[in-house]
Amino acid sequence: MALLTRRLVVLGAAGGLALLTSCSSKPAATAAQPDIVVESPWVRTTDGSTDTTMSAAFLTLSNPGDANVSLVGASTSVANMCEIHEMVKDSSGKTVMQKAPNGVAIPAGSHLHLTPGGYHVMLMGLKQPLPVGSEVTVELAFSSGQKLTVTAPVKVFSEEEDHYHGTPTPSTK
Ligand SMILES: [Cu+2]
Repeated sequence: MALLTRRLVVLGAAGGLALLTSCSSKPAATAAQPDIVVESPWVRTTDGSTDTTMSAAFLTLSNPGDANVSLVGASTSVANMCEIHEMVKDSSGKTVMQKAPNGVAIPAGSHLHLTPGGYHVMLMGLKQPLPVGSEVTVELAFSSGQKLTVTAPVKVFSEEEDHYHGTPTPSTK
Protein backbone atom coordinates (compact mmCIF):
# COMPACT_ATOMS: atom_id res chain seq x y z
CA MET A 1 0.00 0.00 0.00
CA ALA A 2 2.80 2.37 0.92
CA LEU A 3 4.50 1.63 -2.38
CA LEU A 4 1.36 2.41 -4.34
CA THR A 5 0.98 5.76 -2.59
CA ARG A 6 4.56 6.69 -3.40
CA ARG A 7 4.04 5.92 -7.06
CA LEU A 8 0.94 8.10 -7.19
CA VAL A 9 2.85 10.99 -5.67
CA VAL A 10 5.58 10.71 -8.30
CA LEU A 11 3.03 10.61 -11.10
CA GLY A 12 1.36 13.67 -9.63
CA ALA A 13 4.62 15.60 -9.69
CA ALA A 14 5.28 14.71 -13.30
CA GLY A 15 1.83 15.90 -14.28
CA GLY A 16 2.18 19.11 -12.30
CA LEU A 17 3.10 21.34 -15.23
CA ALA A 18 0.16 20.19 -17.32
CA LEU A 19 -2.16 20.65 -14.35
CA LEU A 20 -0.95 24.20 -13.78
CA THR A 21 -1.58 25.02 -17.41
CA SER A 22 -5.10 23.69 -17.43
CA CYS A 23 -5.91 25.36 -14.10
CA SER A 24 -5.05 28.75 -15.55
CA SER A 25 -7.69 28.47 -18.25
CA LYS A 26 -10.78 30.58 -17.76
CA PRO A 27 -14.36 29.37 -17.16
CA ALA A 28 -16.01 27.35 -19.90
CA ALA A 29 -17.80 30.40 -21.32
CA THR A 30 -14.46 31.84 -22.49
CA ALA A 31 -12.78 30.42 -25.56
CA ALA A 32 -9.62 28.43 -24.98
CA GLN A 33 -6.26 30.02 -25.62
CA PRO A 34 -5.97 30.10 -29.42
CA ASP A 35 -2.96 28.46 -30.97
CA ILE A 36 0.27 30.18 -31.87
CA VAL A 37 0.61 30.79 -35.61
CA VAL A 38 3.91 30.49 -37.47
CA GLU A 39 4.78 32.58 -40.50
CA SER A 40 7.75 32.75 -42.86
CA PRO A 41 9.88 29.94 -41.44
CA TRP A 42 13.30 29.38 -43.02
CA VAL A 43 16.56 27.69 -42.23
CA ARG A 44 20.00 29.01 -43.07
CA THR A 45 21.84 26.88 -45.62
CA THR A 46 25.15 25.18 -44.85
CA ASP A 47 26.29 25.96 -48.42
CA GLY A 48 29.56 27.88 -48.12
CA SER A 49 29.51 27.60 -44.35
CA THR A 50 32.76 27.02 -42.46
CA ASP A 51 30.97 24.96 -39.83
CA THR A 52 28.50 22.61 -41.48
CA THR A 53 27.47 21.02 -38.17
CA MET A 54 25.36 24.00 -37.18
CA SER A 55 22.56 26.07 -38.59
CA ALA A 56 19.54 27.94 -37.33
CA ALA A 57 15.86 28.29 -38.03
CA PHE A 58 14.10 31.66 -38.13
CA LEU A 59 10.39 32.44 -38.16
CA THR A 60 7.65 34.75 -36.98
CA LEU A 61 5.35 33.62 -34.17
CA SER A 62 1.96 35.26 -33.63
CA ASN A 63 -0.01 34.90 -30.41
CA PRO A 64 -3.69 35.73 -30.99
CA GLY A 65 -4.60 34.87 -27.40
CA ASP A 66 -4.84 36.94 -24.24
CA ALA A 67 -2.12 35.08 -22.34
CA ASN A 68 1.62 35.12 -22.93
CA VAL A 69 2.95 31.90 -24.43
CA SER A 70 6.60 30.89 -24.67
CA LEU A 71 8.40 28.86 -27.29
CA VAL A 72 10.15 26.41 -24.98
CA GLY A 73 11.62 23.74 -27.22
CA ALA A 74 12.24 22.45 -30.70
CA SER A 75 13.37 19.31 -32.45
CA THR A 76 14.21 18.22 -35.97
CA SER A 77 15.28 14.99 -37.60
CA VAL A 78 18.23 16.68 -39.37
CA ALA A 79 20.05 17.67 -36.16
CA ASN A 80 21.05 15.92 -32.97
CA MET A 81 20.01 18.85 -30.84
CA CYS A 82 17.86 21.99 -31.04
CA GLU A 83 17.95 24.89 -28.62
CA ILE A 84 16.14 28.19 -28.37
CA HIS A 85 18.92 30.79 -28.40
CA GLU A 86 19.01 34.42 -27.43
CA MET A 87 21.67 37.04 -28.06
CA VAL A 88 23.32 38.64 -25.05
CA LYS A 89 26.37 40.80 -24.39
CA ASP A 90 29.18 38.98 -22.60
CA SER A 91 31.44 40.59 -19.97
CA SER A 92 33.64 42.13 -22.67
CA GLY A 93 30.65 43.67 -24.42
CA LYS A 94 30.73 41.24 -27.31
CA THR A 95 27.37 39.91 -28.53
CA VAL A 96 27.18 36.16 -28.14
CA MET A 97 24.40 33.61 -28.34
CA GLN A 98 23.29 31.40 -25.51
CA LYS A 99 20.46 29.08 -24.65
CA ALA A 100 17.42 31.09 -23.55
CA PRO A 101 16.82 29.62 -20.08
CA ASN A 102 13.03 30.03 -20.15
CA GLY A 103 12.51 29.94 -23.88
CA VAL A 104 11.21 33.01 -25.59
CA ALA A 105 7.89 34.66 -24.77
CA ILE A 106 5.37 35.65 -27.42
CA PRO A 107 3.35 38.41 -25.75
CA ALA A 108 -0.44 38.09 -25.69
CA GLY A 109 -2.03 39.61 -28.77
CA SER A 110 1.33 40.27 -30.34
CA HIS A 111 4.02 38.58 -32.37
CA LEU A 112 7.71 37.84 -32.21
CA HIS A 113 10.30 37.70 -34.98
CA LEU A 114 13.11 35.17 -34.72
CA THR A 115 15.70 36.68 -37.04
CA PRO A 116 19.46 36.54 -37.66
CA GLY A 117 21.11 38.55 -34.89
CA GLY A 118 18.25 37.86 -32.48
CA TYR A 119 16.33 34.92 -31.13
CA HIS A 120 16.70 31.76 -33.19
CA VAL A 121 16.19 28.03 -33.08
CA MET A 122 19.72 26.64 -33.07
CA LEU A 123 20.26 23.37 -34.91
CA MET A 124 23.34 21.59 -33.58
CA GLY A 125 25.01 18.39 -34.64
CA LEU A 126 23.59 18.44 -38.16
CA LYS A 127 23.40 14.95 -39.62
CA GLN A 128 23.43 16.17 -43.22
CA PRO A 129 24.24 19.26 -45.30
CA LEU A 130 21.37 21.67 -45.82
CA PRO A 131 21.54 22.81 -49.44
CA VAL A 132 19.57 25.78 -50.72
CA GLY A 133 16.18 24.62 -52.01
CA SER A 134 15.83 21.72 -49.59
CA GLU A 135 13.38 21.72 -46.70
CA VAL A 136 13.70 21.11 -42.99
CA THR A 137 10.85 20.01 -40.75
CA VAL A 138 11.00 21.44 -37.24
CA GLU A 139 8.67 20.60 -34.39
CA LEU A 140 8.08 23.47 -31.97
CA ALA A 141 6.86 23.12 -28.40
CA PHE A 142 5.12 25.88 -26.47
CA SER A 143 4.48 26.54 -22.80
CA SER A 144 0.74 26.17 -23.51
CA GLY A 145 1.34 22.52 -24.39
CA GLN A 146 0.80 23.22 -28.07
CA LYS A 147 3.09 21.46 -30.51
CA LEU A 148 3.51 22.70 -34.04
CA THR A 149 5.27 21.10 -36.98
CA VAL A 150 6.75 23.58 -39.43
CA THR A 151 8.30 22.92 -42.82
CA ALA A 152 10.98 25.52 -43.49
CA PRO A 153 12.73 26.13 -46.80
CA VAL A 154 16.52 26.30 -46.71
CA LYS A 155 17.79 29.68 -47.87
CA VAL A 156 20.85 31.88 -48.07
CA PHE A 157 20.88 34.72 -45.60
CA SER A 158 21.97 38.05 -46.96
CA GLU A 159 22.02 41.24 -44.93
CA GLU A 160 20.64 43.01 -47.98
CA GLU A 161 17.57 40.85 -48.14
CA ASP A 162 16.88 41.68 -44.52
CA HIS A 163 17.09 45.43 -45.14
CA TYR A 164 15.13 45.53 -48.36
CA HIS A 165 11.88 44.31 -46.83
CA GLY A 166 10.35 44.02 -50.26
CA THR A 167 11.52 47.39 -51.51
CA PRO A 168 13.41 46.67 -54.73
CA THR A 169 16.80 48.34 -55.00
CA PRO A 170 18.12 49.06 -58.51
CA SER A 171 20.70 46.50 -59.52
CA THR A 172 24.17 47.82 -60.28
CA LYS A 173 25.42 44.74 -62.09
CU1 LIG B 1 22.53 29.91 -31.63
